[in-house]
Amino acid sequence: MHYSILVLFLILAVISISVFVYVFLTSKSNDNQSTGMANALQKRFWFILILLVILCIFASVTIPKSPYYQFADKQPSKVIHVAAQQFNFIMSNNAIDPKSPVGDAYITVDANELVEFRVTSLDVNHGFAIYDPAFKLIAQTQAMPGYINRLRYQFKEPGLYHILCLEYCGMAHQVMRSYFTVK
Ligand SMILES: [Cu+2]
Repeated sequence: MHYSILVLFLILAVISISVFVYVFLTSKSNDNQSTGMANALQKRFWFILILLVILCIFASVTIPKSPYYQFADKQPSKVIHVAAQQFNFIMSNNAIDPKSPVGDAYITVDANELVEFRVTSLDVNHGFAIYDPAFKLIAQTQAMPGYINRLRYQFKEPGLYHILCLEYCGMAHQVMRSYFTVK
């Protein structure tokens, strides 16, 4: 997986460099006044065309791998409601009433079950980022007032998972964190 991304990156880098070298070389050889404007337009046309082709290749390879469609056709077996507010995360197995938000003290999910986090905010925008026990970022979404963002994930390894706010939300942003257990 990492290897294929590296290869793809190298191929795209070579293509990009080739385009720049091509444009550089062709523009150098052209100090002839008579063909000036038409030549520039033609060069621009090719430059944009090549850029579009590169963009299309890049988008068609990367977009299907984006996590937004993950588990879209499956039914989650567990729903966890999350209400972010300055400066903590309220998490509950039941829907959270925004007027008197109360969460569960401990959130536990089973390994390999499909979990859906329904994430919203009670004040400003926050980030909802899940880190594995080794503090590696594995999934994230935004917590936005007035919206419920659904984040689905299947945790493979048991352990203590951490939640950190990934969006600067005020003076105590850096202490805004929580956790849950995968067993
Ligand atoms: Cu924050």
